[in-house]
Amino acid sequence: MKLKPIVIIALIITATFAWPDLNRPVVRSTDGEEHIAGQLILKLRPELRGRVNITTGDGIALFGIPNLDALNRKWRVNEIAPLWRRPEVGPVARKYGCDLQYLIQFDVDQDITPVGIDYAGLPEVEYVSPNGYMRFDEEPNDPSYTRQWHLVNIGAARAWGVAKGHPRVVNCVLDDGLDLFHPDIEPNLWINTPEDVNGNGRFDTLPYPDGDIDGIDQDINGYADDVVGWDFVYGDPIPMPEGTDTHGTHCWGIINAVTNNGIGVAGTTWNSSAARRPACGEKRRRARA
Ligand SMILES: [Ca+2]
Ligand SMILES: [Ca+2]
Ligand SMILES: [Ca+2]
Ligand SMILES: [Ca+2]
Repeated sequence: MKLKPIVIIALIITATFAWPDLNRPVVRSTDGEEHIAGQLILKLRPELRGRVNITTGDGIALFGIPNLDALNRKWRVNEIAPLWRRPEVGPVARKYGCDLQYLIQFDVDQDITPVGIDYAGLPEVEYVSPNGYMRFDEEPNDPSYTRQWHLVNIGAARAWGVAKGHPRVVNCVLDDGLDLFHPDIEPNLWINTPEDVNGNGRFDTLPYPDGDIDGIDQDINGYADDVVGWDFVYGDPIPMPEGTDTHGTHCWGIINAVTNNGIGVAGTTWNSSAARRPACGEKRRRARA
């Protein structure tokens, strides 16, 4: 039985209530989710509202509900903590059953899966979940990250703790040339697969068959050999900088530099990819048509 994941944020901790140990080790499961060791969250069915009477005897915490208490004894539950901390239960909290959620704690080395399956099988339990762990601040290992004050100003580390983008999210950068083969850029370049005729997942500027330049517009978008984008100034598929132009590379890097690779800087989007895409020009042409 798959446990329903949930994230609990302990925003309010009063001095009068003894929470279970929230400093326990964090365990990463095979699916990449993280949870606090030896803890589960139960949501009870609405019929049990007002019937829970938490007591502790012989080191076992009990709900005062026979079926639940039998499992508490089996798994030696030593703490029960209601997640709803206020004496009153307003209509919204009541509607969503906030007052019916309890965190239970047992041995720190106990695998939570069989415990969760046991509780999920009870008619008194609506769902069971690990006590999910969310990292709100995640900082990359790029050596120049600490000098990127703009990332601090926008709270990037906190955002990255929630989401780090995805390569399927493609940004379009319109600027001057891009240093396509910079080690902090190339791995995040969007690749126009039909034009990557030698099929190696990167842009090779040599003529085919040694490279991708064959003069054919494989994806029929009006631009031949646009593997990573297009140079709209000179009308060719290699949008490298001319002379000392660095503005495009600089801006592209702010957005999309390869992040957490131990090289150079961090990009704002962490995992997204980007290109100087003909699609941008196409949209403008369609708009004018
Ligand atoms: Ca290629
Ligand atoms: Ca093309
Ligand atoms: Ca081509
Ligand atoms: Ca980097």
